[in-house]
Amino acid sequence: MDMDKLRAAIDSFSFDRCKGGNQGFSRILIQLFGLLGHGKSSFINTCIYVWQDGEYQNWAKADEELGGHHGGHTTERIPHRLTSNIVLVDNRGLGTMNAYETGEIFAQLGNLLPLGKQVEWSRGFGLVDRIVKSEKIVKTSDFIIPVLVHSVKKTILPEEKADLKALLHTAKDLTGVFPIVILTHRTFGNLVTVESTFKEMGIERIFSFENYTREDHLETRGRHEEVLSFLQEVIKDAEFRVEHQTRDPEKEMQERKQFVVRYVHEREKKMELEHLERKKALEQAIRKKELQKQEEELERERQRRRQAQEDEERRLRESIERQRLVNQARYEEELRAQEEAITKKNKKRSGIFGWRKKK
Ligand SMILES: Nc1nc2c(ncn2[C@@H]2O[C@H](COP(=O)(O)OP(=O)(O)OP(=O)(O)O)[C@@H](O)[C@H]2O)c(=O)[nH]1
Ligand SMILES: [Mg+2]
Repeated sequence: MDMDKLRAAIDSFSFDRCKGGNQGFSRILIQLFGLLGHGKSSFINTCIYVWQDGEYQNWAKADEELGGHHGGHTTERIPHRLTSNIVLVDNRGLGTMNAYETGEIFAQLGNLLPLGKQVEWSRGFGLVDRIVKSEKIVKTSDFIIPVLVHSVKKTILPEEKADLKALLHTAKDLTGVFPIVILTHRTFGNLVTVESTFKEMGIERIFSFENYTREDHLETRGRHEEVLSFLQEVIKDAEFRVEHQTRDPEKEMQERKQFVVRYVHEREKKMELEHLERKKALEQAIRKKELQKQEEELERERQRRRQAQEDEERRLRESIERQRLVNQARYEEELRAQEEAITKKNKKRSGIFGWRKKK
């Protein structure tokens, strides 16, 4: 299809034209999500730039610091209306894949939180409270198409792959639509490797882009066509689902709500369990240390007693030895005295007998 025809098809899209009617849907919400600084806002700028075909502007407030600061530029959930029936939603980027941030992302993806509001990463059941408060504001007539934006500049590490896969699959369970993946920075990384990693995760629809940015927005036919093809794919997907499936937007919204509330509940249960396990481990460590201290104290006492016993034995041995020496000296003295007495006696006797002989 040439570009003008593509534009016309996108512009005239309406759920009212679906065979069997709109089933309660009025617009497509293209929900962008993904990690911080991967090009979500820039992709929205790219789509608007292509769609309006005028001056480039930073509509979605992409990070314009050279190379991006990666500090989380977008913190609000901002809708950007492309046509009367297609809206792009810029969501707050995930800093990590922890359960607080992913819980919030699911609430955003499920369209359970109002658009145009600051996104918080709330702990406890704060998220559930905000969902309940938003019930009257959020629109059930929005058909959600989840779109993960990922930069090929960042190689997906094996330990990140499982988290990313879980995120994509949960997004699918929540919205009923397998997320489309947009790969940005196409010429700045290993596109083939990142693409095949996403395919291994079960993703079928992958588009790759070099986003239009403030530094690089020289229009190219290729980029324009790719953006329009992406929009056409989104429309085809939404149309197919509304034409081939029996839908009930109110019920779907309730199911999404239950899904996220359950997710938060499970998360809190897990956190509580982890907290208890940490506490138990800490108590065990303290107890172990106390036991070790007691054992060391006992060992010191044992050593002290052993030493005292040894000292006592040594003292006894020395005293016995001293006594033995004294006894021996006394005995030798007595022996000497006896010998001397005998010698004296003998001398005396020999003196008497000598006199008798002379005579
Ligand atoms: N060369 C090039 N630069 C890009 C591309 N996409 C985004 N950038 C740049 O990358 C930086 C981050 O882009 P953003 O669009 O702000 O990313 P984000 O996902 O909205 O970021 P957060 O809102 O912080 O989550 C900016 O400096 C963009 O100019 C791309 O495809 N090619
Ligand atoms: Mg952003």
